[in-house]
Amino acid sequence: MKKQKVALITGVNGQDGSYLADFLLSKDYRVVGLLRYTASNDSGKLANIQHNLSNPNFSLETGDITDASAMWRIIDKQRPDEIYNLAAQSHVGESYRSPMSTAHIDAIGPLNILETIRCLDKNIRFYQASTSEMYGDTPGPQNEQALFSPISPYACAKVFAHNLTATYRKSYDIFACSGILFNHESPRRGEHFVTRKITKAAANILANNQDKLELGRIDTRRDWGFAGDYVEAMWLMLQNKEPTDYVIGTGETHTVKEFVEEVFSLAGLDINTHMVSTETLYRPHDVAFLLADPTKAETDLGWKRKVGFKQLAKMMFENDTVLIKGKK
Ligand code: NAP
Ligand code: G4F
Repeated sequence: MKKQKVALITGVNGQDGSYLADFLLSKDYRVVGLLRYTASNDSGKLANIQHNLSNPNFSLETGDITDASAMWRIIDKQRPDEIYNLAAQSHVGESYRSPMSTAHIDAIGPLNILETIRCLDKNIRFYQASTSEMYGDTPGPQNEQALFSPISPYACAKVFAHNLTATYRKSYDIFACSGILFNHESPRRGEHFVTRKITKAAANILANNQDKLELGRIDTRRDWGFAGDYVEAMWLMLQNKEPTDYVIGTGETHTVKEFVEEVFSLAGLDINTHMVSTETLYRPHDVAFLLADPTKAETDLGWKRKVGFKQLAKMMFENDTVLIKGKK
């Protein structure tokens, strides 16, 4: 009988971690999720993984990726075949306000995991959640050869982790890959990211809970895909013959304003009446243009996004409409 594979997912209760857990459980993995300990009530924190808590193939470990000893203890105990490092302080705007904790979590966290793999078991395969934010001011379309030109503390920490992952691959022969993922969203997206802020506001305006949506810059462009599609690409990278890095995105770019227009047209709302762009929400520096060239992933991995821009906006808006109606 084939041995059941074990995967450790850090950041399991986040957007991507929860979709990846669903995906790996559907592939008969035993999934161990890493959860940060907090003294406050867990109910909101567990929302994205609630449906898996009674699954015998799903379990949780408590730990923080900045704690090297905790990472060693958990990896030694669980001996996973694959580790997906999705844990991060992932909000770019917040990284300007909390640069040190962002650096600690997003750069030193992966180092703790890679060092544990190097010392304990070099057969463990490792996935690092790299990001299109690392391209910063580099003009698009961006592929694996495009220059990293980070312009936020978040991106600087992610470039460190990206380079470190390649270093451990080349120096120690560890199967370590980075996925350079462009923005991906879903109904499970955190409420402080712009797409979810927009879909939630549209639903709230319709329900008379809110009058205006306040945004920062609305002329920046992002390549937005669906998180459910992107977690499959993470898994495919770790099933490959050779470890390497891949760009994952849709190959389509839209402004923030276009996302608002799409959602407001679904809601029947007027953008001039219900949206305002205010400089107080601008970042010190913002990535202006992201557009993925995912040719390498499409060719090598056979991966392609399934959900498009309009379908994504509709899925998120409809989900928030149901949630907000349920709260009334
Ligand atoms: P997310 O929803 O913000 O999830 C991040 C997760 O990391 C949360 O579960 C969080 O737990 C956990 N975490 C934070 N600090 C931790 C620590 N010190 N120790 C252990 N866990 C910690 O992010 P996401 O959208 O799913 O993204 C997943 C990963 O992909 C992140 O690394 C992100 O930077 C990267 N990425 C995301 C995108 C995107 O568009 N979504 C694109 C490219 C790359 P708490 O609940 O305790 O905070
Ligand atoms: O939704 P955002 O916060 O996403 P951002 O900064 O692109 O970062 C996301 O994608 C990265 C991949 O490229 C990930 F690595 C990262 O972890 C995260 O998931 O902002 C998108 C755009 C920005 O230009 C921002 O300035 O929307 C603009 N924006 C305008 N008003 C806003 C707002 N962003 C947020 N979060 N909130 C606003 O009110």
